[in-house]
Amino acid sequence: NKEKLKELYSKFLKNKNANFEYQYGTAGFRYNHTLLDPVMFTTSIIAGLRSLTLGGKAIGIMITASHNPPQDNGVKIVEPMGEMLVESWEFYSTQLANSLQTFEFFEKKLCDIINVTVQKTIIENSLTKNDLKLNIVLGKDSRESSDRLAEIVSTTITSVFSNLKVKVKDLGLVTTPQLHYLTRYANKEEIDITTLKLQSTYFPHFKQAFIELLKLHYKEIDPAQVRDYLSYFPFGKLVIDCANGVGSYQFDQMIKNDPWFQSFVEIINDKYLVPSSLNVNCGADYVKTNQRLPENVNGLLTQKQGASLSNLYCSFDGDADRVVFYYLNEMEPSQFDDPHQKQQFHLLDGDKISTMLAKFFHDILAQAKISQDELKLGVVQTAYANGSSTLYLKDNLKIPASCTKTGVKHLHHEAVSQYDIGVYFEANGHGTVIFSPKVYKVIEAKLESIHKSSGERVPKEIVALKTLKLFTELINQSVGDAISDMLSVIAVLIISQKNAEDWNKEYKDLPNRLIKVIVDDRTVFKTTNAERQLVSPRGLQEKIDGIVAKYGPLARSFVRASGTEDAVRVYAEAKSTEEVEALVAEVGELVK
Ligand code: NG1
Ligand code: ZN
Repeated sequence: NKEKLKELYSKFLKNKNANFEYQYGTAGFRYNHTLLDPVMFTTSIIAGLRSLTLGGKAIGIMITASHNPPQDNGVKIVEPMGEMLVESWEFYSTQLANSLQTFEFFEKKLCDIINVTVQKTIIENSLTKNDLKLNIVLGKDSRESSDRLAEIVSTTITSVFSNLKVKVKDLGLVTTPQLHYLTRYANKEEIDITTLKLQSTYFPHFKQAFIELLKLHYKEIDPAQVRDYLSYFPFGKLVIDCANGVGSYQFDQMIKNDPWFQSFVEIINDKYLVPSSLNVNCGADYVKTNQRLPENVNGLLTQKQGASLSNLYCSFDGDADRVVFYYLNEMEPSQFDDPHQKQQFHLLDGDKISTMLAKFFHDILAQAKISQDELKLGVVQTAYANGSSTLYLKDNLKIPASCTKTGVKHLHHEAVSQYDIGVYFEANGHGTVIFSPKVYKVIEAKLESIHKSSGERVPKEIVALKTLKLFTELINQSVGDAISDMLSVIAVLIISQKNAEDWNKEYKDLPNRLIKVIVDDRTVFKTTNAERQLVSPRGLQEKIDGIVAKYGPLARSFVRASGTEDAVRVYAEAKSTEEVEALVAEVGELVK
């Protein structure tokens, strides 16, 4: 609809900074919200075209800037099965976003994209205009700018494609993984997107899987008395820091009619209605980067000192696709400088989560008598994974570990292509586990053969098989999901009767530090070898290698341009805190 297109073009370009170059990066487009109106317009069109080329399959659009500060925002497109947008379409998104100089130029670019996408699909599949449908599922986080940006999406889709069969389902305030889940659900179940509801899909699905796991392992309790399961919890309360974001609203929705869940959960930093507090001194990124407690945990400690030492804490990020855990224990008097701070903070990050899940599945496979040849279990990490975690996987657990570029789409791809059970997490707590179709087949076949062999085998094997099956449900396989990952972690702790300290003991993190350096042009920093080495600027890698060599065999440091912020990240690890601080500072100086 050309008239509409022109009208919207002028409307959303009011604030356009003509020289700005947009890039669909690791997490879609992400910038200060004032730069985003034009990009919302073009990205909505791209999402609409993507749905058209897939015969009207539902495509997701999520408006969020995750852990970024409140003034930022962003948008990303979700594929029908809940995956991130395919790479060729990232390219079209970037092209169209940078074609807004004049309407004629924009129109030409759009026609080019339509020709190689929709037009091609129409010809190849001999479609008629009547076959052209498009379905968009829209979600947003709790930022102040999210309403305005969501409005642009709805308006653009409904006006630009007004002569086709268009449906837009606005889910309102949802977590990023919920948007992925519902998009996938709509396509898998082939349902009308306008009927999508979390209350009848996402919430019962994950709660059910969690409770079924407890029932499977603690049968002696009358299943009606779920409250009694609490005596098996190897921790006191589960305290969830929601970064003052949408996670607090959604998790509250999930448990609000459920006194049992409420009895062991405490939600803090839940001010999602105060957007200026989003991610400020709290949330997964704050806790992981600063390696310290978020705001409001301290207060809690002084109030209920005794009890809180047995609590398990976790932090979601702003859109609840990441989670990190932590706990506190009493320090020796000689260990604390500040007499008010008598507890020591221990972080259980994405690497600790992935190694624990990998060990758990490794043991379950052994109990179910499934060999590595039958089902291949492996872990995918990035260069930011702590060196100790990689050594622990390879030397202690003997589980294969691969390293990919930053960004979950790379980890996801590696996990799917290399493993039947692929555990992938970024150190920052973003990740999940994927199970190949073979996993389901092997479980069914084994269960069937056990039934046939009339109970000669031990029930342990059956429990293991059923456990594995329930974990395929409890884990949100389409994307990292703080709520689902959190429930999976506590299920593992409960089933294996481990507390946070037992979990942490498996290996000791090397002291590490991640800093941001602002540079004139981050695009000159180009890397190779899963981002662990620089190829440009020339000569810089040799200098970094020279510095790292001074800090002994365990030391490591690498530099890469961020895909989500205008900065360069410098990561370092070494055998002591002093050494890591010196190393990161030295490499940081070099980059400036
Ligand atoms: P960038 O800004 O490209 O480093 C950050 C995270 C990624 C990923 C994306 C998307 C680090 C070091 N980087 O990417 O892991 O989560 O954001 O949110 O944590
Ligand atoms: Zn996030």
